[in-house]
Amino acid sequence: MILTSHADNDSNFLRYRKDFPILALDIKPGVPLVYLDSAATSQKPEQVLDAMDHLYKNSYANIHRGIHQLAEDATEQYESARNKISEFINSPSPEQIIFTRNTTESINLIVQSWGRTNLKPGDTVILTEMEHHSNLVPWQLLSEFIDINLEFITVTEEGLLDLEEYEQLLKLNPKAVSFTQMSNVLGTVTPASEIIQMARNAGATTIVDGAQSVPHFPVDVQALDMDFLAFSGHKMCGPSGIGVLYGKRDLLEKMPPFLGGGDMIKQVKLREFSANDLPYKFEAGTPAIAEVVGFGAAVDYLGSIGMEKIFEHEQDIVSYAIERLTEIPGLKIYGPDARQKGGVVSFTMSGSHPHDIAQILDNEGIAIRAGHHCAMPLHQKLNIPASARASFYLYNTRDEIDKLAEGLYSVLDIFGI
Ligand code: C6P
Repeated sequence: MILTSHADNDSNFLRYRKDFPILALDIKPGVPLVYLDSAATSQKPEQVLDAMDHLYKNSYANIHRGIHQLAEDATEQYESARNKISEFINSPSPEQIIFTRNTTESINLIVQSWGRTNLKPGDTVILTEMEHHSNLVPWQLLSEFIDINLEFITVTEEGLLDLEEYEQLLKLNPKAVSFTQMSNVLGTVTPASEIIQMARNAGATTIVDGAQSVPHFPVDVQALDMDFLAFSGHKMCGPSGIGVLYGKRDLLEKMPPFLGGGDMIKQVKLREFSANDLPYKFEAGTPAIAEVVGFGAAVDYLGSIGMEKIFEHEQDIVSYAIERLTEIPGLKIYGPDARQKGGVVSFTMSGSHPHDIAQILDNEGIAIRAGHHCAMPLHQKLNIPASARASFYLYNTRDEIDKLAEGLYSVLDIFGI
């Protein structure tokens, strides 16, 4: 998929900045915060903070358990958030939205529940070289119990997936193809529709890591026809500690529970239990009630702006960032050009370590991330121990990119490059 970039001007989006109280902060006296670390976690608008605050102040109780008014109010808000999130990704029904802690837990749920029951020794699972550890380690853990064969689609020099190689790998009759819809390091937006269709033709189950895609552009689970999708609330203006697993109903219905305890049962005897219906079968114990409500407010907020508009804005910011950073001597950007990229720019600078870059920028109030970004195999492939990463969201401006560029020039000065 080639993504078209529409120039957007900052002023349209500037008005949203006021919704995020933290963005008005001076991080040190006289040094305003420039937050360029949204791929790690996004900031939260007043609307989300208010929704959680309102629940705690007016209708907080445990859900599904009580018959008193507060419990009914809290349950109603919790389930209403599920409906909103269901609509946000165009799920056929809210019962297919399972609340987890985050993307990581959603993928572990799939691997432990679907994987353990559907895979046998010798079965192949296809992953890619650009996966986050969350979509690598769960499969590696499973392979310690069931001797599955993991294959990886190569990342090309341009930072794209090698689809010709993928076509060859599909001849191994894989049982599953699990891949990220957007790389948290390269920013690459992978051709999800094509990957899923090819997997489907080969009879494989598809799992999409939507941690970096669902927050930034429209993701329609029915149009894409994936079997599973995992994403996190905290990267999309929602609170931390809440994530989603979407799955096709027939698959979810056949899967055994992942965790056992309260709420996930219909009946319990001393030596056996029967599992609850979807989605509760996978929601053991008291959930993150206020976080779910906050997540519902977050998708309301994003929906009110429009995911297409958010993506257009980020494309403008990322194009501008690439333009400004390319000017800087010795700076190397990883990943494809802006048309095939979301709002992430990872880079190295010759003569300075990414941690030093992040430290120097921090002195100027600019927050970026440095390290392997939980994608060590990808960094090994790129032959670098670490990278510096600036990542953007709806609240970032071209002016902030100018500050980043200025900060990077001061890195050159400090290191005498
Ligand atoms: N990436 C980053 O700084 P959790 O932590 O479960 O909410 O999300 C895990 C995850 C899974 N897949 C991708 C593609 C991701 O980017 C992330 C989280 C953060 O890049 C934290 S390491």
